[in-house]
Amino acid sequence: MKLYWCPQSRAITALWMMEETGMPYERELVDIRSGAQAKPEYAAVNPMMKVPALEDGPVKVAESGAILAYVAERLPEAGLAPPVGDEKRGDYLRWLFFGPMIEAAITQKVTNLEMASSTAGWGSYERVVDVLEAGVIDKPWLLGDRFSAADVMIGSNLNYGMMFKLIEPRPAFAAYVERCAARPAFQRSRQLGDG
Ligand SMILES: N[C@@H](CCC(=O)N[C@@H](CS)C(=O)NCC(=O)O)C(=O)O
Repeated sequence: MKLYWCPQSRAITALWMMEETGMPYERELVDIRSGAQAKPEYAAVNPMMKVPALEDGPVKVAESGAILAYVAERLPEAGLAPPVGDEKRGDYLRWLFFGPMIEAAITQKVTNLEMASSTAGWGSYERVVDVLEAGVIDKPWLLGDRFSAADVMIGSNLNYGMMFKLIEPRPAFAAYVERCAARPAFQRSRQLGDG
């Protein structure tokens, strides 16, 4: 598999995921600061012209949540997803696709956007943050004792959100991000991705 990425970008989430698998993969730099994402070769991989994206033979996958879902299923031996039929599968998928809810909630907060919670797909910033807190409090990982790709998604978003002071550092968030940051794969991804 080949991961298209760029340092200091949202590609860090997919990079952490690849490192969690423990399997070999290729990295190809798309320098978004010099406009490489707009080249036709790359637009053919991700029509949104953004990193990250993944290529696996003829398969092209873009959007962080989709990349994590694909990799977890492509490499089941890595144990990063409860299998179909597992009682944790529903929670796993819900959290795996919760990243854009966090992003929408943060955008609402920083722009002071007034919107009825019944109309906003994410409800409200407060609701998103409360639901996140309930998800990570009193247990090591979102699914309990078992780390999964969903933690890569939520851990990455909370880490970024608190680092840039976009999400308040509630004690449960700080403790959860600390657990994420203690993982060797997280640390390897930061060494690669912060450079
Ligand atoms: N929804 C996308 C967001 C990806 C994204 O926003 N990438 C930014 C870097 S953080 C990018 O490639 N920006 C370059 C551009 O838009 O020209 C995902 O989660 O994968």
